[in-house]
Amino acid sequence: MLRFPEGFRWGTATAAYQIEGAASEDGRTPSIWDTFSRVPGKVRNGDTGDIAADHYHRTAEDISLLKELGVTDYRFSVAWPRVQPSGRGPVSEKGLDFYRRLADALRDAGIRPVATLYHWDLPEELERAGGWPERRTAERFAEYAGLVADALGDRVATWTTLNEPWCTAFLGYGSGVHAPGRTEPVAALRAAHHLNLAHGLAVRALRAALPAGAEVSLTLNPHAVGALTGSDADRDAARRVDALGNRLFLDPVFHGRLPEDLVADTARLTDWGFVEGGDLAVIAAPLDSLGINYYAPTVVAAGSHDGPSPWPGAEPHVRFASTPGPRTAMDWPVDPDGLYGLLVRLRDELPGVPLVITENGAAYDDYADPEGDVHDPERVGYLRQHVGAVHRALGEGVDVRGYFLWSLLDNFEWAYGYGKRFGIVHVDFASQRRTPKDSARWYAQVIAHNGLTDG
Ligand code: IFM
Repeated sequence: MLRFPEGFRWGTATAAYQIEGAASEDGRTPSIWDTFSRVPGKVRNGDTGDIAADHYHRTAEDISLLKELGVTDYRFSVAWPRVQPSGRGPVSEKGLDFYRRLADALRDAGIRPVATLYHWDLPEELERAGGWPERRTAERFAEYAGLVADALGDRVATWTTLNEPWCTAFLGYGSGVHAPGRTEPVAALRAAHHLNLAHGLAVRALRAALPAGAEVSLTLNPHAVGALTGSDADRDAARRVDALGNRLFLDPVFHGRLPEDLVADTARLTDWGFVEGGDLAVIAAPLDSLGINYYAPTVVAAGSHDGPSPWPGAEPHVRFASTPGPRTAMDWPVDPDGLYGLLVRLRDELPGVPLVITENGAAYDDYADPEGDVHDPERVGYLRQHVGAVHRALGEGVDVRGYFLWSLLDNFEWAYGYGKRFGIVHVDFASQRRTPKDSARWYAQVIAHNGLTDG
């Protein structure tokens, strides 16, 4: 039996655009994902989040599922275009009411609401005004954060500003595989800085609006990056990916500085003149915890990468290597040691910062059998190994406070549409029927025992 510390938080995570649906109800306006998913060829099968898992209308049923699991916490995101439809100015009370009802119902069920303010659904109007590469988007975000905190501050205990800003900046504006689909290396770097700034300004707005004791956080997807070999060239490739994938966020947020090697690596693209005096101090506002999303490691070697890249400045020096071993339906390698190593690194680099695993999980091609059951032994295996890695890290003195499984429900997996299933509850998107998979029953046991009985 691998027991976790008393009070360890066990949750599941979701995001608004991936599950809510109701895309044009109650005053919600289009986000960049509504627009992007309508561009032919951008999302598999032409899928959109118009209906998704219809969570907007099935909240009560979904909270019952959470109750059955026994989770202590539930992480959801607030859709900016639902609560502030034009991305500036007045709020939509109807939109806010949805989240008030959600938070109240969670609390009635004894579940702590954990809200993320930005999980990739920028109001389209703000993208038309330039999007994240523009400084004013950061200012808009802080205003929005303050408004949501005013409305929900008495109900929500944990607030996360951004989810995975690396993805927003580099998949959205670098490789263009995510909304808004731009492939502009300098815009991607500008976006990264303005996301950091948005975070810092939002922390200030949240602290001003929330009661004392509210937890304010940020969720990153740090890359567990390793060099394919010990050669100098491979190690330099890993350094470059670490700078863009990790230190570009960790250094400003926790140390108030930009990574010098990254500024040098990208000198032919930009002089970073968009970083204004005082920005780094704003970004380095103290946090109560750091959220970590981990799925798979990143192994790199010297080489080059063709085509639009999420690694501006690094692509002539880096290639991404494939390693042997099991893989998920996303073709991502299964490597719990990557999570363990990342946690130990963060323990050393960020002493005193509590960590929370805000996402971890796996997609597999599961289906309901003729009896209506969904057997997903591979997911159970993946989860068992990764929860075990968290336990190992705790044993090494890493201050991990909680684990949120991605995801409660099968959902809209961005550019993959509904083709990739991450849920521990199967969703038949034609009927919206929910069926807990074997992994849901396994997770309920983990929560009930506060640990792994089969570890
Ligand atoms: O579905 C996503 C989520 O929105 C952000 N983190 C990674 C998940 C799996 O790709």
